[in-house]
Amino acid sequence: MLSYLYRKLQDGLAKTRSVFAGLAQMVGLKGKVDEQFMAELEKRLYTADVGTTATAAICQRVRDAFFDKEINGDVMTFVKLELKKLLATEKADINFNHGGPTVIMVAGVNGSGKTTSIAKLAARLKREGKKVMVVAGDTFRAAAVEQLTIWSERIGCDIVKSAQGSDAAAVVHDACQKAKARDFDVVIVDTAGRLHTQTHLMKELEKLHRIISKHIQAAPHEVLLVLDATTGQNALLQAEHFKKSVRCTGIILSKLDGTAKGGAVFAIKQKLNLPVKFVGVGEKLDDMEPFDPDSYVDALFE
Ligand SMILES: Nc1nc2c(ncn2[C@@H]2O[C@H](COP(=O)(O)OP(=O)(O)O)[C@@H](O)[C@H]2O)c(=O)[nH]1
Ligand SMILES: [Mg+2]
Repeated sequence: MLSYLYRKLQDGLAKTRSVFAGLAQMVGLKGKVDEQFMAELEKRLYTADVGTTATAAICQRVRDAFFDKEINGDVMTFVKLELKKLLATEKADINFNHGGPTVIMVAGVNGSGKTTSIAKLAARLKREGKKVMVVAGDTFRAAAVEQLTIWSERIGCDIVKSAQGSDAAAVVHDACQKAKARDFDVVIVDTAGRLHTQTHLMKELEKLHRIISKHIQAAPHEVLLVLDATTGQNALLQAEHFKKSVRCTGIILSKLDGTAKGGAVFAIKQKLNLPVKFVGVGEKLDDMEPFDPDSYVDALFE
């Protein structure tokens, strides 16, 4: 029985799956695992953005185990298992603070999907019975505060905000005070995302981080970086920049529904060594899933 959530993930990964489907067809063709098969396997993994290191590692293991042998279902099972192994240490759970508010800071470049992901996360946590506050820390763009306000009304959660152009540090300061005074369970902070090349932005993030940590014990408990899966390798470069300034604890990989690059989770794991905690598969509130390696890899193939 396929669950509703699994089906949604499957739908979201349709484009990436079409790349992997070619592999399954190759298995159907019979014949032996030869150079041609290996080249095709490599091409498919690469096209799905699994990344050079992971692709090379998987191909070598397939070669060792199956070269010159009959192509059959075992090859596919083997590839799937290898892919799952690459992600085996991933943990999607949020690191909750049980002695007070849990603060989740969300960073990423403009357009990556920060505000939408925050809304999805807030809705999910509220459904779980938590008292949730979102914080409009992106005070640079006029639309950003408004966008988060609309989401908060739709979700029915609190929002702390200020006028566009105001000091984000002051907004975050107020949010932390209010969270403590009114026993909020979770505080999710939106941040500005102008280009990562601007040291200004990184300074701003560092500052917000510092303010949060002053107010609440061991906070922020999560710093989630939102990466747009459709930007492929570029997303990895962005992540490396962010990692230099803020202590990131995980990735939200957004927009997987719009890309065949769903293999990017493997590259992220290999290059950044940060867990992918959530995957975004659409623009609606329930279009975000905690990342689970097993169902993710299964959804790539079925
Ligand atoms: N298809 C798709 N669109 C998304 C997803 N996440 C965000 N978006 C869209 O990407 C655009 C930018 O999102 P936004 O949250 O405003 O990005 P921000 O600038 O980082 O805050 C919006 O049009 C969102 O609806 C996703 O998982 N799938
Ligand atoms: Mg935004």
